[in-house]
Amino acid sequence: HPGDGYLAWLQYRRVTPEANVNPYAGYEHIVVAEGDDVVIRSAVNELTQGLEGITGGKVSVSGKTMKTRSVIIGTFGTGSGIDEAFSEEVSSAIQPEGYAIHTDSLTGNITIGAATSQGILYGVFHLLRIMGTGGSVHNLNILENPVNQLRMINQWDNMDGSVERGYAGESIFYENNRITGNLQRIQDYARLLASSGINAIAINNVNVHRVESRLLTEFLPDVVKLAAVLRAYAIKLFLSINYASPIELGGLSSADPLDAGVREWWTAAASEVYAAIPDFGGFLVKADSENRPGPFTYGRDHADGANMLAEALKPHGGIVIWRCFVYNCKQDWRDRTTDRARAAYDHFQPLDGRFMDNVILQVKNGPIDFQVREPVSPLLGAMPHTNQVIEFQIAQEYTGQQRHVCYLVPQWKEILNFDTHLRGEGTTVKRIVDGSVHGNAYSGFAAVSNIGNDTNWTGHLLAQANLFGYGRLAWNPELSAEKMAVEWITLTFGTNELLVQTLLDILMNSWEIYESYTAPLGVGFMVNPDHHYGPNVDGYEYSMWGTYHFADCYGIGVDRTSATGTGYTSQYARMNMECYESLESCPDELLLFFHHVPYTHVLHSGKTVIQHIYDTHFEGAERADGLAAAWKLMKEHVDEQAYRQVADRLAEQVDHAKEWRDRINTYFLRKSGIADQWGRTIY
Ligand code: GCW
Repeated sequence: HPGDGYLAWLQYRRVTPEANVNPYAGYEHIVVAEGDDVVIRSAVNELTQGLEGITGGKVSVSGKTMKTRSVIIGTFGTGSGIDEAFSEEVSSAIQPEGYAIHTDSLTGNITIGAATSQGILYGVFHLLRIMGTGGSVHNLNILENPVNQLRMINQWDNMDGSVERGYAGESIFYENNRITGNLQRIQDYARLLASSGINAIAINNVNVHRVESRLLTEFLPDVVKLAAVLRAYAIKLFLSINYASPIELGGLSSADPLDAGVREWWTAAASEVYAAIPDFGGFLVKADSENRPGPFTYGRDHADGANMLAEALKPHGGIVIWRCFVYNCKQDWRDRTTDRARAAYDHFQPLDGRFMDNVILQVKNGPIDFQVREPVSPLLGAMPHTNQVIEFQIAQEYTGQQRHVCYLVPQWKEILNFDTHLRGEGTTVKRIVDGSVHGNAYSGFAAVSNIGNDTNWTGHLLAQANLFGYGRLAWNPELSAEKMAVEWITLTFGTNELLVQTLLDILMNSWEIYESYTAPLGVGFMVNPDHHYGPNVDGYEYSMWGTYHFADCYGIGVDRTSATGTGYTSQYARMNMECYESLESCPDELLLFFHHVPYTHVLHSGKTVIQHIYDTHFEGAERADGLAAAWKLMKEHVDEQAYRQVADRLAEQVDHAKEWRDRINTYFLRKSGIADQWGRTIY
C-alpha cells in the first residue's frame, strides 16, 4: 500500500499526473552499452522499475540505442560509445564511485557513464531522483564524485531478533538466533541504502554476545548469502567481532594481542572469511568499553589490539574499524575529578602514529553519547597520523526514539561545519573526516541505523528522512539540510506544494523544538536510566555511568574548564579552548556543558538561566502542539494511512512534551525557589 511507508523514498510514482504532458513520457527504453555484472543488473532493474512507475509505460532493455529518449548506461573506455557522450575532461574527472549524466538535446537520449558498475548504479539513482522530484531532464550535464570514501551503516542487531536502541520493531537480519531467510527484505533495504549513497554495512551489534560471535564461523554460510544480496547494490559487508573470540570460539586460554597463538587464530579466521566472501569489508570492534573484552586485560593498549586484527586482514585488503567510545562506566559519583567527556581523547590521542594504515578509528560526534546537544568531540582531527571516521546515531536514542519527530540532519551539518582550528582557520570537521586535512588513506562516515521490521522501516514515518539524509550527507556534506528534506518529502509524498512546505517546516524546526522541551543549554542525560526515554532529571546523577549535571539550590552545570574544572577544555585547539573556557564567550547552547553557574546567571540572550529553562520548556511544548496542528491541515493532501501514522506519533509527542515541560520546570522551581517571571503554572 502506498501509504504504509514500505517503499519509502523509492515510490517512483507518476509525477504531476495533473499536468497534460508527463515530462518523462517516452523514456521507456534502456540501453546497456557495456557491462553485465550483478551491480549493473541491479541498476537495470531499478531503472526499469523506476521508469515504468514514472512514465506509466512498459520499459524495454537492449544493447541498441533508439532514435529518441533512450537511457544509456555503460562504463568508460570500453569502446561502447559511452565515451563519446562526454568530453575527455569529464570522463577523466570521474573517480571509481562517481558518474556523469548527459542529455543529448537533439534526441533526448540520456547517457549515464561511469568508471565502474557501482558508479552506474549511483548515476541511475540520481536520474530517478531527478524524475521523482519533478526536475527537468532536458539539459543534464552532471558530474558527481562522493566526497567521502567510507559511507557506512552500523546495525545494532542481535541474533535473537532484538535491536539495541532499535525503535522500529525487530531486526530484519535475524530471528531466533539465525540469519533471516527473508532476503527480499534485505534486498529492499540495500536498495534504500544504495539509493542514498551508502557503500558499507556492519550487520551485527557492536556489543557482540555469545551467539553473534559465531557469525565468523558457524553462521558464515548464511553471512555469505547476505553478502551476495548487498554486493549487488555495491555495499560491502563488515562484521562486528568479539575481541575474546580466540577464547570463546577457539578454545585458547587468552586473547592477548601479542600472543603468537592468538595472532595465528585471527589470521586463520580472517582467511576463512575471505575464502567465503572475497570482497569482505573487515571488522568493527568495540573493545574495553562498557564491559566488552579488549586488550586491557593483558596489559596491552588499543593500538596493540587493533594492529593484531589489522595484520590478519591486511593480506586480503580488509580494514579494522576500532571504536573510540571508551570510558569508565564504573565511576563513583562522589569522584569529581573523572570526567567522561575527556575519556576518548585521553585514551586515544596519545596513541597517534601507532595504528597500522588499515585501521580506522571510529569517533562519536560528541564526547559523551549522541545527546541532543554536545560540543564536537575534540578527538576528531587531533590524530594527524591516524585514519578516522565520524560516528553519528541515526537511531534517535536520546532524541525522542522515533516517537518524537527530530530531523537530525541540521545537527549533523552543524557538527560537520564546526571549525576545529587544528590546522588554522577552516579546519572543519567535514574536511577532517573526508581525509583531506591529514591526507588519510581511509576516511568517512559511520552511523547507527534506525530501521527495523516495522512496515515503514523506521516506526515514525518522518524518521525515514534521517536515514535518507544521512546517506546523502555522507556522499556530499555540502548539501543543505533543507534540500535533502525537500528531496525526501517529494520522493515520499509527491509534489503538492502546501504539503511539501508544511513537512519542510515540521522537519526543519523539529530538532530545535525537541531540544527546547528536553535539555537546556547543553545539559545532557536527564533521562530515565536504561531505556533512555522520557524525563528524569536525576536519572543519572548518582550513577556509575559518569553523566552528571550537579544541580543544587544555587546553580547547575559541569565545570569542565581548565582553570577550575576537569580540564576538558584543554583538549581543543587554542581558539576553541579559549572560547569555551570563558563564561563571556562560551555559546549559550553549551553553557552548562562547560560551566557551573548560578540560576541567576545572565545569558547572551539577556535571560537568566532559570528563566531560559522555563521559557524554552513552555515554548517547546507549545511548538510541539503546533506541529500536530499543522499536520492536521494536511489530512486531505496525503494518503489516509500515511496521514494516520504521522498524526498518531505527533499526538504522542504533544502529550509527552508536556510531561517533559512539567517535570523539568517543576524540578528546577523546587531546587531554585525562583518563580517564573510570567507566573505560568509549574507544579
Ligand atoms: O549510546 C550507548 C548506548 C548503548 C551502545 C553504546 C555504544 C551499543 O546506550 O546501547 O551500545 O552507546 O555506542 O557502544
